[in-house]
Amino acid sequence: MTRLSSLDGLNQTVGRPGYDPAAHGVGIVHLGLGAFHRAHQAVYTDDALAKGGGDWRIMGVSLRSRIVADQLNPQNGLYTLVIRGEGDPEFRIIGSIAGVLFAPDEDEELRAVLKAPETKIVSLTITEKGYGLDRETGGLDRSHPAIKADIGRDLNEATSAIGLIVGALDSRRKSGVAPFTVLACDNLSHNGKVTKRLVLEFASRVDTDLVAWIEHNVPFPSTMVDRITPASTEKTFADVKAALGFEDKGATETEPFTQWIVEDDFCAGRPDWEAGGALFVKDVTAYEQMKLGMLNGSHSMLAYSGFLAGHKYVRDVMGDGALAKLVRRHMDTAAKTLPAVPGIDLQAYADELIDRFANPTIAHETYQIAMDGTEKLPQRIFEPAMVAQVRGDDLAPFAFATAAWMAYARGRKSDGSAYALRDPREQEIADIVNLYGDNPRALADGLMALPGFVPQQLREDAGWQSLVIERLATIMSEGMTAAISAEAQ
Ligand code: CS2
Repeated sequence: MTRLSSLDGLNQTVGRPGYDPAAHGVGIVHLGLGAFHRAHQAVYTDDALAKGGGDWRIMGVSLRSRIVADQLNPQNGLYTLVIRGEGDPEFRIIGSIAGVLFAPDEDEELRAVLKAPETKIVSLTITEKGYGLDRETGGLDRSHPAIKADIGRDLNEATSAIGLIVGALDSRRKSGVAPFTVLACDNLSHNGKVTKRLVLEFASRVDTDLVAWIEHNVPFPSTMVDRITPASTEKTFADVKAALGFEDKGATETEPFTQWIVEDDFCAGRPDWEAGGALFVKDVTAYEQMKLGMLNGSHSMLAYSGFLAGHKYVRDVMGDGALAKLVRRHMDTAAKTLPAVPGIDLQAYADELIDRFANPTIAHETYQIAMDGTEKLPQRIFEPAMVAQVRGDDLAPFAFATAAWMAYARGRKSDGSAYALRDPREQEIADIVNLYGDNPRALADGLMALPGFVPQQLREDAGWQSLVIERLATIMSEGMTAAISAEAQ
């Protein structure tokens, strides 16, 4: 079957860009062109191009794998977004991506586009582990493999996301080209501020004038991003083929809900992202904490407990009465740790999250969410837990989520079958598990002592420790299903 590569000859039922993609130049370079970007920022940009036009197409960059470049380049950047809600799915072709550079092979092109005056925004979805954040100091993790490699080499050979940004800003400054806005779109607290600190720290090893120039000229707005985007499956590709009449190797699927809240601080303009429903605010903190604590926190809790209880998909978790009760409990407890969130009723937000998680047409694997736990738990579980701790509120839901992660970190299901942890710290974790595997107290102590993972304020709280250890002991002796029932009592 012919591959999708233009808008000609598509079935009439398929949505298509409301503009001519080829008539618009590139204004955004996006680092980390995964499924999430294709279901989220690229769609807002597609809406903005349709409404307001402008040279705002996106040059995508894959830092480590050439899969996405191979999916999208032969298709001239076009791909189908499958939106699965109630009733029939919606199929929509997105035209905002101009192409994809695979960084290791297209280094020169990448540096050129980052330096180009036409590039006004560099955005990122590189996942939490892509930043090189040392959570103990809040600064740069010099042992992070990509950062460590960059520190030892010339700036114009940097390959980490932070190093590439600093290299591009340095050459723009030297050649008198105005800077771009750096737009972090990952699920990290204060993602803009964190990125700024890492960029400045990286730049400080290059040149103090560069640091001052970045500080004064480069905005790093923080953002809250939200859209559930499961990995594409055979079904995604088959459904798209049937709907389009073409084969689409870049097909991406998602839910109807989408939200993007952005601090309105751009140095060289931006697309009219309001056209896709983005909300621009002065301070994104409250929205970001709400989403990280209520959505991502309960997601992580249900991923570890659900996976070990034999639930493949989030929707299956929501069909398990006891675990669904714990999901709601987690959201309600996280809600209590939040400041007032402008314009949002947190109970209604939780109700909506429950419906989204239960969406029967979305196949979102618990195993997908479970990856990279050491990078996710700090902002999803520990930060809200510390707020609850200071307020003297219930810590049990956070302790249960932590114990579920610890049980998951053992890498074995109750039937003894093994699975890959898929965590950047899996070797350190495996060493601890091998040492203390069967003893819940020793295992919890060992995992809790992973440097830069559980904050000291929690680690030193004997009450927190025993809440976690009790739960881990129950999971290890009775199994996850029984532990969930006990917890939900
Ligand atoms: C999930 C998120 O995989 C995960 O860790 O919690 O990807 C989640 O689906 C998105 O943040 C929703 O916006």
